[in-house]
Amino acid sequence: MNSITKRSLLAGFGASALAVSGFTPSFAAEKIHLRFSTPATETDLRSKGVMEVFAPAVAGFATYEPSYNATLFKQGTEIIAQARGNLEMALTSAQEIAKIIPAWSIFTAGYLLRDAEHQRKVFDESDIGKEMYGMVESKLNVKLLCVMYFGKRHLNLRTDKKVMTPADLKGVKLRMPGTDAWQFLGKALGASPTPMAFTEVYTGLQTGAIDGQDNPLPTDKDKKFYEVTKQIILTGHLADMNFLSISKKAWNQFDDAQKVTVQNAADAACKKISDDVEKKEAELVQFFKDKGLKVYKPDVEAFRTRVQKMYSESQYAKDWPKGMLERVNAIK
Ligand code: KDO
Repeated sequence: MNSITKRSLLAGFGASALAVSGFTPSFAAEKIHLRFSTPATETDLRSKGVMEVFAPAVAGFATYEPSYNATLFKQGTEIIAQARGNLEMALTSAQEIAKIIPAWSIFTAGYLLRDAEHQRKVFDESDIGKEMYGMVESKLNVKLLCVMYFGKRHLNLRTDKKVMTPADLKGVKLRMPGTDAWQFLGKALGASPTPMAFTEVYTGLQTGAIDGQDNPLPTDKDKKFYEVTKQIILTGHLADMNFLSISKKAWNQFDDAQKVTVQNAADAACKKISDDVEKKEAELVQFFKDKGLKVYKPDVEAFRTRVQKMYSESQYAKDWPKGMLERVNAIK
């Protein structure tokens, strides 16, 4: 029941009669229910940030029910569920959006966004955010509330052969998430990409079904990938990000004041998550070394040159909004 209906019902009941009787109609306590689905664990910094910052800030009028480890929706299917009004909230990626809106593939390109600050400036402080978010809202009925940095992606292999350039990845079975945009990134890095769901990666590494995977350092720690791998190669090929997203069906149930509260709560959560991730990243190289892994920088320029060339010559680039690449690069 929306608030207008509630208000008119209350008016019809007679406010003074309610005050005298002390009777509180049950619908007065009815809150908007927000289910949140992610493949990430409960201890992931993104899951924690949303739970600890977003949920309490909206608790006056909304209930928050998170599901982790892709138990509610399979990885990558959340956005369609939101578009259909079957799920309220999720962590959405550019790669998932690009499957439906090809213009979004620009933000799946390796070595484009430099870091958390560049992401924030692109999405929060330029018109690019409005334009890109607007496409998602009008085509999918999903609102992207804010962008969160979740770390630079690096290579993490179970083999111990030294990798300095893309040529050294020839024949390496690199697990990448199961969308075309991710697979292309694996190819651009010089590897043989293999699709696999996030929740299966640990076992894949343990059994040797894959030779390696790529994720940010906080994710490698959270998922304990260091237990089943021997090295981390600091390629930093993607400053990765997620968007905290909400279905328009849920969003439209909020009144204007609640919408402001929801937006502010999301912004605060995204900021905390991005800050926590940056802090964690700085500490983690030593953590993995202490666990016995080799952690080193390869020839990053060799990776950057190959990856950028492959993207600029790809089919994807044909769908990028005109002038967008230059606009993104111009943001310092
Ligand atoms: C992954 O599957 O490697 C990935 O890191 C891809 C991201 O876009 C995102 O879906 C993430 O998984 C999940 O949130 C789990 O961390």
